[in-house]
Amino acid sequence: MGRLVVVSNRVADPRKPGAGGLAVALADALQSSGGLWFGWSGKVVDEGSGGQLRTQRAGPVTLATVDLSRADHDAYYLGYSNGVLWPVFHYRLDLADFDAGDIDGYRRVNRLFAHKLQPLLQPDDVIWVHDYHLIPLAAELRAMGCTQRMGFFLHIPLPPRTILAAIPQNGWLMRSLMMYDLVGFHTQTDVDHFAAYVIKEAGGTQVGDDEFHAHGRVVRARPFPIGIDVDEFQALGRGPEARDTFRTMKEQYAQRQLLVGVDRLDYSKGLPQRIRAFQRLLQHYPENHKVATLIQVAAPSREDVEAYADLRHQLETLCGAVNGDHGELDWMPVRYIRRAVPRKRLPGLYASASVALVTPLRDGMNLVAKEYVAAQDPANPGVLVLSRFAGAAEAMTDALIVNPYDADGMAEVIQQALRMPLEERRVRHERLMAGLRAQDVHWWAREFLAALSA
Ligand code: ADQ
Repeated sequence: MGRLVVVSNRVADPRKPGAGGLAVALADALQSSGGLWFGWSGKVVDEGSGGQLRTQRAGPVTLATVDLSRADHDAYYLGYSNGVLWPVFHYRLDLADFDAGDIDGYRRVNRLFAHKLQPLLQPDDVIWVHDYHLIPLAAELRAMGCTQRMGFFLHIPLPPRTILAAIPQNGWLMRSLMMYDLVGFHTQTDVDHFAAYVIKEAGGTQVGDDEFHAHGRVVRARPFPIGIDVDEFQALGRGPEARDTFRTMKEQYAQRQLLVGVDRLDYSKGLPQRIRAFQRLLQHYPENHKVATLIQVAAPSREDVEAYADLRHQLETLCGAVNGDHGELDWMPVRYIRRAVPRKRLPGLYASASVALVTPLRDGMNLVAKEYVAAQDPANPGVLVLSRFAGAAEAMTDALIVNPYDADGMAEVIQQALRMPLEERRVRHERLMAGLRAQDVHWWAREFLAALSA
């Protein structure tokens, strides 16, 4: 394989701890090929000074970033990426704001990225582009004459064609996607949606197992379910911070059975539905009174997008109502914490909980589900309650699978999780761990890059 060039909205130094899953996954390939990682610097600058390229060495890897002007950032990032693509790709047409000005900014920034990246490219580079912010990047590079192999991975779901069709620029977006040589999704469901779009909307044909012909090009589309770095996460679990968190939780909640939810504060994660299901649990199964405690941690994100402020208020009201209706002087049913837990403490929090509630309304994959399983003690593991609408549910069939829209059904399953006998918990955990190990994040990167180079 030639040099690896990674392009994503944000760039991380793969040598730094806590650089994130993508950095961990790509570190080997970037370092061994003396690779390049290109993206937005995270800085928003005054009009006129945007677009400046900065490069920096991180060992054998080059990090190249550009700043964005306020107008570009607002239209590309807040407007089109997070105000149109994120909601629609999560099946939420009701939350999409199709402001015509934003598409111009989205195109402008993708073109800017292509113009800044092209002079840094070498003929035998292999280019791997990540996520919905950068769908048209290959088309822009191809228009400039770049013939390198280009792959794209979508980290969020791809909805059915009838939902995609609501985006005024859906034809252009999907044609842009077909300018890659390989398009990767988390699940077979996403690939099926892609295939149906190509065949029924774009007039294309399927020409092989995973090959499609449309707009005069052949593109391959396959599922590559992302995993976690199991060894790294378990090593974190043995560290002092995680052990300290585990001990503290066990002491504080010695009389209780803990349930945990860990999410970004995002409407795709099904947080209000989860709190309502927990409320039903307390109503239908009163034996959980003064026993079950749900710790819900939600890290604020994209607070300048309007739908997120509404969600925050809704969640605060709901948690207040559950605690007001069911709480006792010495028992608070829901502890809602609006911040991120330091990564080194996460495995300790997961390990202290008998049940994890991972119940998104839609999720590309959901890595919290995998982290929870990896953090469990195999001799006495907790139970994962997982939404059928998380990509993770396609492979994690030994979790208890729920429909997050069905509060009563979910309450029943949570009760089953709280009462599950040790032997069943062990068997389910062992099978889930085998899946986690077989398809970890290193496997994911190797599989995608092998397919792209083939
Ligand atoms: P996200 O929507 O961010 O990712 P997820 O896969 O759950 O969702 O990853 C979140 C990561 O952030 C996990 O490592 C988790 O531990 C951490 N995290 C979340 N909330 C936290 C909190 N409150 N405190 C501390 N840490 C927290 C997108 C897609 C997913 C897809 C990933 C990877 O939406 O579907 O799985 O990309 O492709």
